[in-house]
Amino acid sequence: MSLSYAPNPSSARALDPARLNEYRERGYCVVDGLYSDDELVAVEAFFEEYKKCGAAVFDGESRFEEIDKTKRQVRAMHPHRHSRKALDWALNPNVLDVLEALMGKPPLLAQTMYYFKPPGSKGQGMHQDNFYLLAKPATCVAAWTPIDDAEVENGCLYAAPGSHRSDIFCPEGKAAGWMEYGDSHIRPFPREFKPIPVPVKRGQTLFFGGQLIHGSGPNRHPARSRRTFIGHYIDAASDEVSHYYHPVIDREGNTVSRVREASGGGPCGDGAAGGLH
Ligand SMILES: O=C(O)CCC(=O)C(=O)O
Repeated sequence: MSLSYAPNPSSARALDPARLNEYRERGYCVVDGLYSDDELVAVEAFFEEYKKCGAAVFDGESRFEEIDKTKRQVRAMHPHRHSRKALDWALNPNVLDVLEALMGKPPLLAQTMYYFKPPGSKGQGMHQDNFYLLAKPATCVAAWTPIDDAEVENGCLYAAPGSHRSDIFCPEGKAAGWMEYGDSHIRPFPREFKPIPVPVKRGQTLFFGGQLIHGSGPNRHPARSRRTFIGHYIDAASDEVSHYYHPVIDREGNTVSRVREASGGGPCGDGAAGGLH
């Protein structure tokens, strides 16, 4: 079925053309000031409380209520399914307008996460998000909003510029799991790509496409966490998305029933992909 969407004038104004060019060239761009200072304070306070109260905080598929900072990189998974506030932050109209400018179609929310990433925690191996989300026909896009300035020392993201033009790299042998930190989830790693650090300050949001090869470094800072609120989105013309990200949600907060659950493992075959990442 072919779907058409009326142009959204606020999305056309939302993104400086220079940022859009960067996104097209490198596969990612950083945009300032989408969340207000008050919102960032509220996000930070909410997730400190969320963690303390034992709300669902996950590492891989396991649920943890304690942070073991030396072994685990604890994150909240899908907080928008537990909290209206987290849903509203993920549906921040400024963020959605930028996503619409990048995707060319209205965005639908598929996933939220909050990384606590305290000092001593490990990084996340190199991967492509759409290996997991299986959005089709277009790929997904992430909006990655740090609560602490994210720098090399406290474990910022690393991204391989230009890798967003690639197909999904299928791991040789058994698919590497999310828990295999520090190593690449993509094996063998395509040596033509060189991941570089992407520092992002509090008050900025990093956007990157679902084919971009990225991961993050360990947090080696003695005292500073690297907390981040993250949303993953697919475009409104998507036919399907993996089970773990289904159902998807539109700008108004409604479930969108026309997007199906993906069946099978996507480009890498059954059993290879489509998990939580
Ligand atoms: O924040 C991180 O350390 C990793 C996040 C990530 O890989 C993602 O959001 O796709």
